[in-house]
Amino acid sequence: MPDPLHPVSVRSVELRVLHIPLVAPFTTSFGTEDVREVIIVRVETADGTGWGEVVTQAAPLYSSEYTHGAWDVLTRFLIPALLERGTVAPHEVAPALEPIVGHRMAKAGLELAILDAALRAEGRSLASHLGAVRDRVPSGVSVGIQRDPAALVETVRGYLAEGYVRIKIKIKPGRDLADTAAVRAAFPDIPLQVDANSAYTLTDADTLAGLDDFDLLLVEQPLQEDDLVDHATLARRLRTPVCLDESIVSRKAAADALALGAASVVNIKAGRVGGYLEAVAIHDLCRAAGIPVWCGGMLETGIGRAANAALAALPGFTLPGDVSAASRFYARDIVTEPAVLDDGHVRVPTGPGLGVEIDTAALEEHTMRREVVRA
Ligand code: SMG
Ligand code: MG
Repeated sequence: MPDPLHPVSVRSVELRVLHIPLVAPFTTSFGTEDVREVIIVRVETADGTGWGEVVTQAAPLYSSEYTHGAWDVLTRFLIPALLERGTVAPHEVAPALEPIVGHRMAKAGLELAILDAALRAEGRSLASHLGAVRDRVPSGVSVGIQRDPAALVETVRGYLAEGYVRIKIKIKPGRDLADTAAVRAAFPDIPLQVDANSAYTLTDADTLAGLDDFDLLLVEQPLQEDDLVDHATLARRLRTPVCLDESIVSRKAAADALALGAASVVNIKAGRVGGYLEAVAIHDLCRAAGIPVWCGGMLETGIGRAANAALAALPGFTLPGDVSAASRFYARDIVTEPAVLDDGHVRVPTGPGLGVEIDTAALEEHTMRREVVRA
């Protein structure tokens, strides 16, 4: 685990809801998004500013958290709890917020802003603090459900031409085997995986076993968030490795999943688990158990994307993550140097804190709502 950093003295926390148009609609088993709604956090401390991102969506479809719920719990409970303490070190944020049950994405966004402020004050990068061992990370892309399998193949072709080194396609009942077969037939050798976002039950085991024909890296979250035992049963049925996303909400959930045999690969998302420090703990646990991990994505802006690149540079991240270029989702990101794809990789920022600077004009352009909470 990272060494503790010095505490910062928090003076105020600014929240903004941003609406950022997507370059193309993104369809998963639970719906279609064409605008990203996200909360950006800015903390002002006695030693400088820090930025964070709360990766909720407008509706509670991926998980129980959603933007306006996160806003409420942040302004009424989480931010006041931090302001009441006065000073806080990054590793003290999660314990300080622990009495408030759940709301992990909201907590993660606040912790990231404190981490950024503390690291900038000490002139250290998030990547080095978390334990990064690489200066660039291989970039995978998550491809939404398209009109039909032929359209999916053309979309995948475009991403491969850009250089993405691994393709993930979204599946749902009725749009699974034929879609996967079409992509595999068109591109026999690419690293390919599928993500069901909890759309199946164990009664679909025969269909899911059909995925075994396509030489996939993994099938991600086929069953519900709390179906650990069913995932273990399914994993015994399939040759394709089962990877968990939604189910891994904490290091405890990860340990339970591994003990049950519910996953042989883990997707780590800092927002889903309550912060980047908890994410590192899950990385450490999986690494010790010989379980490969990869860095998931929540359509992050340049803030969360920079942090994800830092996390994905840790040694246990042995599979390419959903850490794509900003242009995969956004025409105008909110950082001055959005992540780009270079030879199938994304650079790990090395500057202090997140290592990215905010494009304040872009931030203003996308801001729908703003509030400052003071001590
Ligand atoms: O950031 O590249 C990204 C998105 C990756 O598919 C992605 N995320 O279940 O893994 C997942 C989804 C969650 C977001 S769906 C709106
Ligand atoms: Mg997923």
